[in-house]
Amino acid sequence: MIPNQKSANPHALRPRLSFLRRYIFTTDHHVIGLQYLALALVAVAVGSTLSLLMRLHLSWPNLALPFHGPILPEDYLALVTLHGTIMLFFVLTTAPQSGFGNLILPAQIGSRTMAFPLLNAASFWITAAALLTLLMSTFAQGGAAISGWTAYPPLSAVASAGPGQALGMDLWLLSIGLFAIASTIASINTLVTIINLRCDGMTWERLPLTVWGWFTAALLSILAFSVLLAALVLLFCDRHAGTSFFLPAGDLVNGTLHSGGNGSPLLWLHLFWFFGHPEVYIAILPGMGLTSMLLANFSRRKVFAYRTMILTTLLIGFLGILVWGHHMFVAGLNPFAGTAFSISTIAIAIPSTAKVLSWLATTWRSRPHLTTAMLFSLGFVSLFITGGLTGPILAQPILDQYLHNTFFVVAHFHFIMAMAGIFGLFSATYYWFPLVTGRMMSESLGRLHFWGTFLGAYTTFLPMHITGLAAEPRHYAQLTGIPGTAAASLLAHGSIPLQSHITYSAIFLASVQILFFINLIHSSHHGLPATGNPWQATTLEWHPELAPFSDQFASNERIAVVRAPCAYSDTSFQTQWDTGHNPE
Ligand code: HEM
Ligand SMILES: [Cu+2]
Repeated sequence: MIPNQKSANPHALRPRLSFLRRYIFTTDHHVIGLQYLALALVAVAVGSTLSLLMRLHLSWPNLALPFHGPILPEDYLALVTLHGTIMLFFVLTTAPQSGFGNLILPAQIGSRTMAFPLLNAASFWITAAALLTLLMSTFAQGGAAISGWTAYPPLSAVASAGPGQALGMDLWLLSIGLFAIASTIASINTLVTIINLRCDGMTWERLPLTVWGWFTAALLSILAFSVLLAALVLLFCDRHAGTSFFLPAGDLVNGTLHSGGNGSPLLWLHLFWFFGHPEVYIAILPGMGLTSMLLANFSRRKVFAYRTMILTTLLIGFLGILVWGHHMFVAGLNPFAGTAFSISTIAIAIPSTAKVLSWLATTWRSRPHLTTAMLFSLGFVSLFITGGLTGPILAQPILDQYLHNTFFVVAHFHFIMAMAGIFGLFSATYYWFPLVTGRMMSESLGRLHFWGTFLGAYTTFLPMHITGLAAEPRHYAQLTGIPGTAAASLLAHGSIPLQSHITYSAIFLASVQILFFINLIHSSHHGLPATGNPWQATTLEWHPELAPFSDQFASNERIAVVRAPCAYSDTSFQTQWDTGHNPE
């Protein structure tokens, strides 16, 4: 055994630590990964409950909540805001990138640490403070923020604009500011780890596609979150320091005339969406990488066109920076800019289609092993295709004029981002659970959970395309009782039965998740014991020296990689490292 500077095992030298240092204020990236996942689990439970309240209100607007009373329009907007903010930031950014990133990424590149352990712990605690701030904002005097996760000015820039625009909005800004700082630090950590701590033989071409997903997401993250942070500071200044970055001269908000300088709300849209569009790729890129790896694993195949998949990951990331204007077609963009953003958006269909073709080709006629993890990966592909089909439609400025503020968009992004992202997370959980706990999750319960979730996702979000086409507006608290006989109101009114169906489906979808929680808790104590590498995977996180919490193997054995991942054949597999003997 040759001690290796790069992969020296910190566990080997670790003195006995107190409970607090080991599990709470720890710098161990595995524990930090689990802390992030626990935080995301709390967040997803809260975020889903809020979405159910929205659905209940949309179907039964007079329903009164215990301890609260009826849901007022400002309550509904607060629900939309909190739901979107929690889900995007604290679930879909936190869990794949920071949660599974910490838990699995170092091992997948053959490293025993993250590059900056202390910074790593700091980013977790800042993220936790951000979530706490957001949740506390619910109780803020004057109400929680109601400007949506996009916080458009001028209303968000004027503290006296109405309900939720005072302390609630300030706390929202503080929360997201903290989150942006934590994410920027975490991304620097991820990038330096991948660039500097790869073990011997781990060339860029041999990196698992999950690592390429984390890498590209981290690149985007640094760019996007630093711009968001700057924008948040400017908005804060408009609210409290008398500046006018986003406020036009002569703007009249809630009886107050803005007499300061001449700013532009459009500037916020540019800054926000320069962050916001890459943000949805940050949420989904790790899931895309994982999908490629799992489809290969359970089909016993190589990833089809591996190098091209590395390229498409980078290309999706790069194009993702150029398309933010597709969120602004109805905001008064120059028509030439609209055309440019439309073309760059449709261009993303090329690498995205290449990814889908690779996923299909990898599994084609392979008689895949349909484990729960595999089912969720296949589900990811299905949702990605369904959501992807409406992308090029919305990318037409002329069609977006009508669709932009309707539920059609809500349907689009819940398929391509929300549900696909969640399916990626379920896949990751079922797949890596044995690595962390030494036990398997129940497959029968898992399959039931998959089919329920798959069915629930489609029956909830597919009809939203139709209610959207029938003019159901988003960010509207109430549809019933629309006055008038104008064609639009008749159309929207006609979609009300479909809306009850959506609400029942959402309740079903949420209820099925109880199976997941039962499985998670039950299997961590009573699941079948897992063998060292139960899925016969080839990547390094299954190496006995690198698996999370593998202190018992605390040696300094040098780890080197000798081949690309996914060296599967019908009957056997070869890990990325050489053990000197053939497995099985
Ligand atoms: C139980 C499943 C879910 C249901 C039933 C649901 C339902 C809804 C509803 C009714 C809205 C408000 C639409 C409006 O009035 O404008 C909404 C908005 C939103 N949802 Fe979900 N959702 C679910 C899961 C998710 C997940 C997992 C994400 C993760 C990213 C997510 C992200 C968002 C975002 C970003 C918004 C927009 C918020 C805004 O406009 O500020 N949702 N959702
Ligand atoms: Cu976008």
